[in-house]
Amino acid sequence: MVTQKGTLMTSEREKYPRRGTAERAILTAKLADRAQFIRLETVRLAQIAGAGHYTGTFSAAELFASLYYGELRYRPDQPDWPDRDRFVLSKGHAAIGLYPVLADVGFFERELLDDYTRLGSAFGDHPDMRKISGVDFSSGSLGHGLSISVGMALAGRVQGRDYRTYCMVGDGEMAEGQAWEAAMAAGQFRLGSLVCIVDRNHLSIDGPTEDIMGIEPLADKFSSFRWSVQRIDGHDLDAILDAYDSLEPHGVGRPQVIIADTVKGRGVRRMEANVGWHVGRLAGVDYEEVIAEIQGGLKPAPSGASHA
Ligand SMILES: Cc1ncc(C[n+]2csc(CCOP(=O)(O)OP(=O)(O)O)c2C)c(N)n1
Repeated sequence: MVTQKGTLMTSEREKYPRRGTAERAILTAKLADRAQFIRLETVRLAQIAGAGHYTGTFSAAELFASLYYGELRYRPDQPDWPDRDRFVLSKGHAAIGLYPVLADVGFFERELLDDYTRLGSAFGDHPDMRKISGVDFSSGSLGHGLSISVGMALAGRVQGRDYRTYCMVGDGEMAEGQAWEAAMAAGQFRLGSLVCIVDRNHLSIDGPTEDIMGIEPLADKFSSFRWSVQRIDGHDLDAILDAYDSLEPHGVGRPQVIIADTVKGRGVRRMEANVGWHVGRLAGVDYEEVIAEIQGGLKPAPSGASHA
């Protein structure tokens, strides 16, 4: 194993340290620290822009951290490395949490984010693959990322490459675009190198997903489309790492989905499970309070916040 900026750069899957070991504790502590960094940076960048997608980014913080500081194979100094794992952020509105990670691991200078969303900046509310190193696909129009990922996985097969394609989708997003056509095609083509991660935070932009367009039973739906399914607590870093470890060897096999039950807004009490903060703006003392709250670390999730 070669490490570069703390990132696993393996050509073959290696198991994470086992639960309960000191090495595992060190890794999860690092990932928790990076998830906190993602939340803090999200609040900072939203302040520069004047508003931001807080809650759908906070629900994905542990997922982002575990992907970029543990799971994905990439080379920041060679963003187009053909054998890199692909990552498609289909729920593109969470880019505000992805940019700081890409900067932190070395794709670009962190100072570039100081002009987030300003005129001339490459960094908008949604990610642009033509402008931002490390972004594999432009997104923001929901419901398309999984189809794109199917194409990337197929391309890898045609080219004989062993990368995986990871696609993060929102649960509300699963009612949009070509999500289920992509799911069906992935099963048909036996795209074992495709990993879909559903940020199952139970809220869409304006209400609970099950009121707007119910997607349960989600695991059964994916299974019936011939996917291999895992369902985990998406804020539990041990559970996330175990899920990655449990991915079947890629090749010709079932595509794999990790349904991550999360809490929208996790980490900031006033935002947790609160649909009103999908896009929002913090001002003055509220901003200071939220920064302090995040710096204080994750508190237990309020009961009933996750509808899992
Ligand atoms: C095609 C399309 N329709 C609508 C929107 C507007 N929109 C932005 S975020 C969002 C909610 C998506 O819900 P979900 O996927 O659950 O995102 P999360 O809760 O994880 O932020 C919507 C409808 C969009 N970006 N693209």
